[in-house]
Amino acid sequence: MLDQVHLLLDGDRRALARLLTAVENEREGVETTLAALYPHTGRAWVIGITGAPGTGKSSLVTALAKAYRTRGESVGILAVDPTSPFTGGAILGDRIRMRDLAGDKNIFIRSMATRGSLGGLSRATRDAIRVLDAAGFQRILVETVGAGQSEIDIVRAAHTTLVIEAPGLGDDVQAIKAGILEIADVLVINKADRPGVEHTARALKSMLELGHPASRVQSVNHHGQMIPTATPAINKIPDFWLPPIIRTVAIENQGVDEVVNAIETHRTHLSQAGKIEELEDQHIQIELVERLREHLLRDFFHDLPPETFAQAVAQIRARTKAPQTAVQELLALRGVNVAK
Ligand SMILES: Nc1nc2c(ncn2[C@@H]2O[C@H](COP(=O)(O)OP(=O)(O)OP(=O)(O)O)[C@@H](O)[C@H]2O)c(=O)[nH]1
Ligand SMILES: [Mg+2]
Repeated sequence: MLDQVHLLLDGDRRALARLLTAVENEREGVETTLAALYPHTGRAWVIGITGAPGTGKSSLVTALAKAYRTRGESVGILAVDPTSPFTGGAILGDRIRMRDLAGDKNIFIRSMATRGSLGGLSRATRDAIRVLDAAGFQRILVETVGAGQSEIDIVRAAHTTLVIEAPGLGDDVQAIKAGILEIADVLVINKADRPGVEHTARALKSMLELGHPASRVQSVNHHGQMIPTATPAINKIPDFWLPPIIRTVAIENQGVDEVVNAIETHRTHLSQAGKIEELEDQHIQIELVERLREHLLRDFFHDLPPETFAQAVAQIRARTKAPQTAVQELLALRGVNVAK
């Protein structure tokens, strides 16, 4: 496997593809390879792209990749689908959409679908990002469908997160429901050629101003009433990042340069005094907790007779045992004492 590491670092595309497959299938030995790769990671800028189905994420990713190539940056693309185990249709669609990108050795595209647990997918995504990073890709674009907690977890591996909206989806602003707005560094209203774009822009802008901590910071107390100050003041708070709202028509490459500029501005913003380190520390903490949880649980169930677990379930259902007691007893079997 260590040969694979050298090949990958030398830019071998087949070694890259093979390693990504090993990551996705959790093949044996892959952990060792990933650990050997780790010192060679940390150079790429990782961009998460999320939003409701059909808002134009893949189209925008394609347009962004082209824009980055024009600027001389190499691009790795991961399309992650947390919703279905076999997304043949979606992946096929993406292939057609991203066809323009084929043949450029400085672009690498990979689709990943759910296999097993959601935790598994976020780990696989994180590892795949690192593989692309070690392979030398300078910008890594990670697309995931905005449907709930899962994609929020996935974008927790990103430095800059784009939330994509589109007008006329039947719901004013889809992102707000999913709580996705909070993770947005850049808001994109794609399909700006469609009717309703002004409405979406207004809705997003007011949600952003209301929900933004800066609006609270900037409120003034006037005879007992909190009066938010005008938007420009929010921009003037030093160190504060107010997500810009950018309109695009991805299929026409309109507004795409503005999105690239916003990503790069965000990158510059984070590059100031310790902010990247802060963000990376957060990501690492989340990752360590996830990995520990996974290992501890796997270890726990490995030695536990299935009947013991089934019996606990039955007792809890029959109200002869409380879940709290059952957990204490199960842990006690493993020598862990949680009794207060
Ligand atoms: N009118 C218009 N159509 C667009 C635009 N961007 C994308 N589309 C179309 O919208 C449809 C969905 O685009 P995708 O890029 O596949 O959207 P997606 O968000 O990746 O979709 P999923 O991955 O399935 O969630 C396609 O038919 C695109 O051609 C745009 O700016 N304007
Ligand atoms: Mg897509």
